[in-house]
Amino acid sequence: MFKKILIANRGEIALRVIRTCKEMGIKTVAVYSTADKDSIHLKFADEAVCIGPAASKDSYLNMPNILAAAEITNSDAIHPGYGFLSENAKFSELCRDSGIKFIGASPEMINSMGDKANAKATMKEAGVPCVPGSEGLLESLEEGIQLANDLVGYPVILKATAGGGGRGMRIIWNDDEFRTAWDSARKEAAAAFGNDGMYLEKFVQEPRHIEIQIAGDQYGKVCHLSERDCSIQRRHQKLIEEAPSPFMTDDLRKRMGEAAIKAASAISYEGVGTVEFLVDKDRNFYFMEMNTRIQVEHPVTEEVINHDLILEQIKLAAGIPITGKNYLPQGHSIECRINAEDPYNNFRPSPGTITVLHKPGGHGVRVDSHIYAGYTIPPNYDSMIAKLIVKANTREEAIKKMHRALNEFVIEGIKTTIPLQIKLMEDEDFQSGNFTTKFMETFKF
Ligand code: MV4
Repeated sequence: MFKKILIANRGEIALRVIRTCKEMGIKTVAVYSTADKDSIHLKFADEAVCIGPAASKDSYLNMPNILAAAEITNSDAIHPGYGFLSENAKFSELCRDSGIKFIGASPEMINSMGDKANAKATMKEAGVPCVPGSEGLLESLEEGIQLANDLVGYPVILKATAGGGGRGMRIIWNDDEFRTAWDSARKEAAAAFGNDGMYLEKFVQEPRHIEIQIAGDQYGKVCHLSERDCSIQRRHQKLIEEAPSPFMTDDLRKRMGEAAIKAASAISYEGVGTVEFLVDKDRNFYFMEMNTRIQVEHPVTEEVINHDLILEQIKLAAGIPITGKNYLPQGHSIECRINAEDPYNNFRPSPGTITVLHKPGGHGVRVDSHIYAGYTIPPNYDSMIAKLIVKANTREEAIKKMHRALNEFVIEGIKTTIPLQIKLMEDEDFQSGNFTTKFMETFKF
């Protein structure tokens, strides 16, 4: 097992990883930017190293500085958390070259899943259901228009192969819209990713976003750990996640689980990962993308399968094998991402000092957060300041518990998404479980 792990991240996930390392008897090294000098992850770690100024590119994305920090502290592994360098093939490669274990995917796996058209081709080849569309990249606008008319049928969706998170993506209903979308989508993708490659798919209207958590060991064994429903999102930012999905059936779980295992096995996946699917109203499901990292919403899976996923991730990276059996959810878990944003002012970021703080508690309530009374949220990073997670026997009880816990959560000095999430728990359509990724577009709060 590793003796010392450097956590190349900040905020709640840095703390989350440190907690598991402590339980495993592994020493921890925190890294921080000057903007994070008062962050709690520094105090909970055994050592802390400053890796640069506030801007992410100079600190949490600064590969030489992070590797130097790992070397001077004699760390034998790096946990990248999510975001930042967690899906950076170059960083994974530099870790390998330096003899430091990257607790994440290999550069080859990151590259093969990071290019979305390529990932889709690999999955299609492996027999994973994919949305009908272009074979790989579109060569030209004319080819796209012809495909949309002759094979796929409008509406279609144009996606950036280097994309994700909706950037460089366009929904198109006719030839005219296609002609306008083509250049603007390519320009957007070129600016955002330095890659203007585009592929085309049939647009699945009002889908649900359901993802399967998977785990693979170094000996070729892969299992799934059931699903999460992430359909409640706004502008591709998830607000609420839950497990199991209210839309799931035993049969669908079996088929999606098998497809996810097929997807992971096709690339000999090692470590924990997530296979994202779109699910239409008739419960047809299609591969969307694969994430080669631990995700923000991993706690809802932890709650329903009763395992620490960070612990499993570290064990897999250290070469410990899995049994290969799949996990079925028990009970129901919901997570609210609490962001320092004003939902009543277009979700404008609201950094600043937390003057008063009371975190909720009680049976089945978990708060994963780095905030404390007196903490100043820097304006430089993601606005998520806490994850409130509940676990109960049924979805109905979990919603009531979440409603109670949200009302107990006091954060003064800044604006948060809590008032919106309280309204969501009170909403009949949310309670019915019958919602799609379009839900937040029309939700009045
Ligand atoms: C789609 C789709 C409908 N049909 N693909 C959004 C982010 C990117 N990863 C893929 N996305 C979508 N791809 C086809 N063929 C609808 C979306 C989509 C979406 C997906 C999941 C969660 C929220 C979403 C919001 C808008 C669009």
